[in-house]
Amino acid sequence: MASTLTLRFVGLALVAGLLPGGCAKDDGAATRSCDSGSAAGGSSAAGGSSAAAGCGPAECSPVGPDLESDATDTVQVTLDDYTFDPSDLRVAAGTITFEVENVGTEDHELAFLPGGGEVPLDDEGAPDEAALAEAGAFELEAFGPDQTCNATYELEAGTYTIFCIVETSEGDPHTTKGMQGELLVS
Ligand SMILES: [Cu+2]
Repeated sequence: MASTLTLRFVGLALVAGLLPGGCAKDDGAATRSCDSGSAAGGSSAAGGSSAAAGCGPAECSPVGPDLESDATDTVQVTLDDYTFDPSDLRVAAGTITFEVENVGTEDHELAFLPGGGEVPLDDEGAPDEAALAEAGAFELEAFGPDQTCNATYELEAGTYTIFCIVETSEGDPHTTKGMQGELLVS
């Protein structure tokens, strides 16, 4: 997981270098469509709000290999300010496509914490990225209102916490505002 994180940050640094002054949402989004991307377990810990301030809504930009054609099931999830609907998901283990729609007014993400439980926060109430990485957290990165974004994962049986750690303008991770739920894979 550490290497994944490192790679991700190197990638972001490269983009920043290529596009001085560019927005975070330009990170590869242009080369991916909203309905074909996916993110396998290799995606690093939930990065929180990927839209830099002043950049406007983030665009759908799934990462990882495209597994959607192999999907054994499709699950629809609606993101709102600050809820998941449904917040209690159950699927059989396999290759699962999540069709995720953001009907809220802010950017939201769908992140997964294997093993379930509370999202680890640091002493200041911010997401504990190291702990998330260590737990193998992965995510469909934040995207803006009125967008639908798909991601496909190979999920093993177990309990996962679903959460969003995009921050409000006050700096509160959405998970602390109620944007948290449970995915049971059997
Ligand atoms: Cu959110």
